Amino acid sequence: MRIRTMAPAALAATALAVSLLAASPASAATARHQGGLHLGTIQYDSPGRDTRSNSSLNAEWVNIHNSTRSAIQLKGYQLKDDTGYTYTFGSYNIGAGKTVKVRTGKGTNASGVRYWGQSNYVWNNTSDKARLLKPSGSLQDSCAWSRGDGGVKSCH
Ligand SMILES: [Ca+2]
Repeated sequence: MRIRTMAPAALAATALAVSLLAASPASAATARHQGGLHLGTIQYDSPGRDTRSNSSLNAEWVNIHNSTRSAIQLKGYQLKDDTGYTYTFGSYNIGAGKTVKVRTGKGTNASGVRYWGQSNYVWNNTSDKARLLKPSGSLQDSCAWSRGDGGVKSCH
């Protein structure tokens, strides 16, 4: 009788413990990524007229900032606009506290800067949304703007 009344409670306690164990690593991972690796400043409207010169294209850019205490390998991470343009990172190790700038036009990749290689603008001047996706395809961060943001958006 006593065992039979306790068994369901023990079972429920075990189920709760299991669900807590399963939930905690996932929520810890989520907490670490929020504000961890994130979109920083976005110069979505290249200064001056949009002439599509390479220098004008490269004056359109997105910063990605690593505010964690560890370096992160960005290989396979994707940067997307709202209409499907996609930049996929090759091997790039972003150090703790460092920023990498993704410029729209063509150029030679170097430390702190990657070139998308486009011959037209990616980021819409009127309104758009940048998304940073993990290699798995899940969302790491997003940031939207509208014309009222004045050409530069500070994402947090
Ligand atoms: Ca633009």
